[in-house]
Amino acid sequence: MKLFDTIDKIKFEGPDSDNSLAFKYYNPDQIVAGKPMKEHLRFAMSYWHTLTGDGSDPFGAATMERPWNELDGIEQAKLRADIGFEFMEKLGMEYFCFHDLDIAPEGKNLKEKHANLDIIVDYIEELMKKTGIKCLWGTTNAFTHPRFVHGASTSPNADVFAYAAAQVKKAMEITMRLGGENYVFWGGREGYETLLNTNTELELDNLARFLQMAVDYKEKIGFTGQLLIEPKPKEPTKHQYDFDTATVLGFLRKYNLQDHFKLNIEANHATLAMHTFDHELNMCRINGALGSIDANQGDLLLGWDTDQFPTNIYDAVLAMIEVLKNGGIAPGGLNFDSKVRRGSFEPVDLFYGYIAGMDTFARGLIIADNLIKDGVFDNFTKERYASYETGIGKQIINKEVGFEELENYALGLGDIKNTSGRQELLENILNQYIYR
Ligand code: XLS
Ligand code: CA
Ligand code: CA
Repeated sequence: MKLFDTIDKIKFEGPDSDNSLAFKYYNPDQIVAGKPMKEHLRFAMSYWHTLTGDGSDPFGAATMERPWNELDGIEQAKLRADIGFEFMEKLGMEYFCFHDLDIAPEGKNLKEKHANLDIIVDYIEELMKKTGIKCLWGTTNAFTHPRFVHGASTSPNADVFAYAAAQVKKAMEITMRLGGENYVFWGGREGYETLLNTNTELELDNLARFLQMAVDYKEKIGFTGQLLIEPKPKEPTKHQYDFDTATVLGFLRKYNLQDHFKLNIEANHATLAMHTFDHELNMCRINGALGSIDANQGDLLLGWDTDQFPTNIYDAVLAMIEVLKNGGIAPGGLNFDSKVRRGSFEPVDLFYGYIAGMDTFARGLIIADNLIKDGVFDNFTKERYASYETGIGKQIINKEVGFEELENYALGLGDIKNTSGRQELLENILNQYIYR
């Protein structure tokens, strides 16, 4: 069965096209900053939002028209995979990301779950061979089932810790089998609601023990993919342990795990943490920890994770500046952890969502490259810090002075002069590059 019989492969038609099923800016082979756009962007489809999401919310039932939802079990999982690969082929999407639970039914017990996974992984492997589509990352869902009510590796129940370990073991094995380039840890319910019943010290130690076991197992089986932690400040728990980049880096360093993990930064999680997307990317980049990106956007008027398709060009430009300065995002990529709104329930809406996201980041890449090539902000910033290139500034950098020498120096200073930061000028230039 094909779902999208009436939709052809989505082509690049340029900014003047009025075909809503064509790319205006995403031209996969167009060379930008020395390599094809598709190699910069490494777009991926999220299996969950695209194929398993049904549009239900706390106030209402499923709305999505998804023919595979009339089936169940393995048959449903196979049809989902068929349609997912048809969808990716039509979009020219080269990667996908998945949770174990997205691709195969849960089953009655762990044994059955593993058996279901084996059947579907065989099936997906064939589709990958046929289409050339690759796996960007795999992960496990250790938050939906009621057994994870109090968390997975941070649950007070050691049996749950063990069960989660078994799940990650299997999910890492299948990610490796599918040639996945990364494996993601998002702390689904790794957090807490109240200190009245929580031993945070033990929970954090256990989280670290769990991650160390994952590192050990990765080495044991020879999985060469990159391990990633995805920060999020809240939701589903009130205090998620992986709050933001700074928190995760501190945690990794405390437990001596920093050499084994990079971060997967999601735009909507950044704004939930009251940071901008580019702030989180920048904090990763300057710490050598930028691993991959979950491309989406939140709604600034809503306090939860809305996972909308990214259409904000301003944010995309600032994000792509960080990616370019990072020397690229590979082996990570841009995974659209994005879902169509509940009211956008027709299958074609999935195309509109992805086209919008892909065009936004393609345009963002081009503008970011122009800004970097012209040295717009870099030249200004370099000049702004010029006082550290000579004299006392250089001595500070070279660690040649301490408080006493600086006091002597400061005593000899007259009125200190500062220069304008010119924020409004720079914002206007940024707009000019976006409008062009
Ligand atoms: C949820 C997260 C999740 C991770 C993968 O908010 O974004 O989807 O990306 O488990
Ligand atoms: Ca995510
Ligand atoms: Ca999210």
